[in-house]
Amino acid sequence: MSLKPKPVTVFGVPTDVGAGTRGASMGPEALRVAGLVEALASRGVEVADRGDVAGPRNPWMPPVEGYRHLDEVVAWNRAVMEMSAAELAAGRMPVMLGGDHCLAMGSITAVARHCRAQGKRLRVLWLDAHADFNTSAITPSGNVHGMPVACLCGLGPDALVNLGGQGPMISPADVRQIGIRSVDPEEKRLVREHGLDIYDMRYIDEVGMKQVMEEALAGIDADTHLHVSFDVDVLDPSIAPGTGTRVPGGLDYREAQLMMEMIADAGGADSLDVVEVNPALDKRNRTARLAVDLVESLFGKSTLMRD
Ligand code: EXY
Ligand code: MN
Ligand code: MN
Ligand code: MN
Repeated sequence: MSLKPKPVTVFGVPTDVGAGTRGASMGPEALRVAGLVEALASRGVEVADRGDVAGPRNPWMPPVEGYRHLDEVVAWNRAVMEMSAAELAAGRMPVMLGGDHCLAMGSITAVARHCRAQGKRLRVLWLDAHADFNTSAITPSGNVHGMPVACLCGLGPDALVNLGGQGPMISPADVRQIGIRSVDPEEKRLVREHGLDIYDMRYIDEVGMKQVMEEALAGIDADTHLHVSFDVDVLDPSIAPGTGTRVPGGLDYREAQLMMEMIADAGGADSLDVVEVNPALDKRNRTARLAVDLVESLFGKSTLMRD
């Protein structure tokens, strides 16, 4: 399949209201400083940086009824949804720079609505150390960045489940999760109950990234919208220390490159989130620079070796 020449819109979402550690709010600027926009432009992609969307400050309060900062999470996700929807309607590929991973509710809600309107199928690749499938009843933290997949599948508060009209926005069958290695006990039960397709680190160790990606990308065709939600904590903390919820035993550099290269080979993504870059925990912007390197591969940097 050839690479999609779609023009790209980059926008930042400078908040950490969904996280339990402060600092992901600085992620958009760190990714820009690492050269994300220039890297895409140098690949021949038509790219516009629309700047940052606005939203409420982080009140840094304890959870209320199982949710921390729910009103603020809703407000930020509404802004993300509106920006993503406008860019999709204009025929552009939205690239959302987080911010914490709760923001994928806004981007994927917009994508799911777009797919419905266009009669397209949806495939979501969720690249993460975590399943992000908690609910208010079982969350160990109340942090909403541990809940976006569940909310998108209809398990969550009305304000998030129905953010873009009547939810659920997606079905677990639309999702493939890659790199998972930290799932809370009750979350594990819920993930099994809903039949989520998880390629965990154990499976990646056993069969290798090539087979994992062949399976995760199987069935994608010209009528499928591919959304990639890239949580940088999918990477091993030894190469990506700048993130708030580090879990040992993640993807190494070559595994991550191959994952991105195979997405490019399959036609590339139609929308993308890059989330959980936390410059306050990083060393010399290393994690943002690695994220940019991997995004370039997702846009086909390495495929020219195969021409
Ligand atoms: N499962 C844990 C929780 O719900 O608190 C940790 C979630 C971390 C979510 C990160 C960003 O992907
Ligand atoms: Mn996540
Ligand atoms: Mn994560
Ligand atoms: Mn490995």
